[in-house]
Amino acid sequence: MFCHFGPNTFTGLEWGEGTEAEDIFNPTALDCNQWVRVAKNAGFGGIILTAKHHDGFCLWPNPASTHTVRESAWRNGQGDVLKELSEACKKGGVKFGIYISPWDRNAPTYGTPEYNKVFLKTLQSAHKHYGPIFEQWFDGANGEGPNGKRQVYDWKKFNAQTLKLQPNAVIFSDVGPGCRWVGNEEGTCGRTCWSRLDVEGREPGNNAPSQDTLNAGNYNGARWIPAETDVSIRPGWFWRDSEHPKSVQELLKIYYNSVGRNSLLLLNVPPDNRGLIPAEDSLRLVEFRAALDSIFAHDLAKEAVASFSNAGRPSPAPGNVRSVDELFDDNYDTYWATDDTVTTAYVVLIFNEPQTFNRVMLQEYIPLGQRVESFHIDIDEGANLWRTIAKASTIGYKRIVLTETVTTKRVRIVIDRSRSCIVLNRVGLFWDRIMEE
Ligand code: FUL
Repeated sequence: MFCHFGPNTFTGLEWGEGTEAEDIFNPTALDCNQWVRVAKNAGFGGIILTAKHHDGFCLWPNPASTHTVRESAWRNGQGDVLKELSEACKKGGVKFGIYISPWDRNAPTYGTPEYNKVFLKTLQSAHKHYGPIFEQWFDGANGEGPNGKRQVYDWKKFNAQTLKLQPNAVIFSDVGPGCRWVGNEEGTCGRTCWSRLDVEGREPGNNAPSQDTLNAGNYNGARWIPAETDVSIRPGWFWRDSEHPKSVQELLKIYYNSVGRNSLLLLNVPPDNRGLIPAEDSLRLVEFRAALDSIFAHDLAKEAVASFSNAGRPSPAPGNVRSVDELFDDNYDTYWATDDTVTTAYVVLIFNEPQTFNRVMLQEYIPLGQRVESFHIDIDEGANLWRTIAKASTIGYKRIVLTETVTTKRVRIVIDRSRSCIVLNRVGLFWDRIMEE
């Protein structure tokens, strides 16, 4: 869960000017435990807070800045949102991450080499006192500072220092190194999505790979930098009284277009000017969770008897056994692999009774890489009359293919091309009655 929170929550702006008085930030009932409760009820694994957005205001008393909660009247300058949220996350068993915008419309040194030092101190203060941090989110937006100058960022140092203080942090940016922006803010990952990316000579912002490339990755990319899809539950990133959360249908679509296409979903749920997640967003998330639970509660594939075209054989990796049953269990570390030279194969699921479904979920065993380039799904319409109901390209960590609602006793999943022998760990069949297509 992403939380955009700061002066913009009180001014209604998306990009604050940096000239806002510190007293603007004045949540009347801030309760980070409530955010964590909302996140947990919705099934989020972590929360990423905008500790500093482009306006430069810091939600913690950052010693490298004079534009922070410390200078505000909120709790007599004693408040610290980072502290409260990191503690609430620890208590609730939810991971804690931070967004710190390099672009700063307030910092007087912005646009000079000195600012890079200020930014390193800013990162250091956040990373030293509020860890462990599971993800450090770097925004690519780079506009002008208070003196009209743009900054040349020292990304190498930003990343190196982050990893020194928070070695387990995944660093998000347009070019990773941990994970990458998906190229849009609509919640849509590419139908083809490789987790590899070429970033040689690239940087976040203007020198990033094209948005199309970020959306699809690079087939032969040199680095493993999976896509993360960031999108807001509301029209804006920050809370505004006049705006409302998206419908369950829209959220489901976002889920299929991100999680269902080999990407992580980072859904923004902005706290309001009280410092609480509004009831309507919290309710919508519970409805969204309930919808996902009901769709994925019943995996029809678990009732199938399966046969496949290539027997597969145990590889030296532990957990890989011959049985096709490995495709239907919930253990990610057991998988089915074809012989080393076999890059085309099929699996047929055979049922005693006709089954109705419209979602096919596939997973590759990512510790052994992303391999599948194209596949299709057939159903038996009776007496061996096979009809193709879907054609798709990549699978990756997880692919959920949306099909028409069909009823059949036999389903055939055909891997047409793979970069190397096929290593699948999961096949699932589901019937989504909420968002039928
Ligand atoms: C963008 C920013 O400019 C937006 O304000 C927002 O924070 C979004 C997540 O990233 O680059």
